Amino acid sequence: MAGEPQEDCLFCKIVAGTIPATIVRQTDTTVAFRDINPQAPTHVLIIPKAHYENAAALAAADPGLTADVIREAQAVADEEKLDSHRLVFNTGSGAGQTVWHVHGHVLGGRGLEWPPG
Ligand code: DGP
Repeated sequence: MAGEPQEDCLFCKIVAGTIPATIVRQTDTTVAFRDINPQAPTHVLIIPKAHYENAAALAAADPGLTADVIREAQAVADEEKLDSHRLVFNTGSGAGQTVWHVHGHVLGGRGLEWPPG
């Protein structure tokens, strides 16, 4: 069912604590943790605890939870004292999505080019 934990989902396992992660923030509805393969001095992933495949599925099912995720991304940027940052939701394998539990990448701490590769 939409939002329910998925047995084979890596990020559901991080939410459950069965896979370790460097958690930087946690709320009732979200977890923020450092990316295992950082692409910038700050590279933190923000996820809803509930399982949705991508940003569109999350927004369609739960606008309030979508807002929680975006609010937490800004909270991470503030805690990391980033004067600017990029918030990215890769959506679909063609865009580089490899984990099918929606996650926002907060990237900062270096100059970021546009357009991204
Ligand atoms: P994406 O390519 O947009 O689906 O991003 C998935 C990100 O997840 C990628 O940047 C690497 C990160 N990642 C994959 N496995 C793990 C893990 O076990 N722990 C952590 N902390 N990050 C992971």
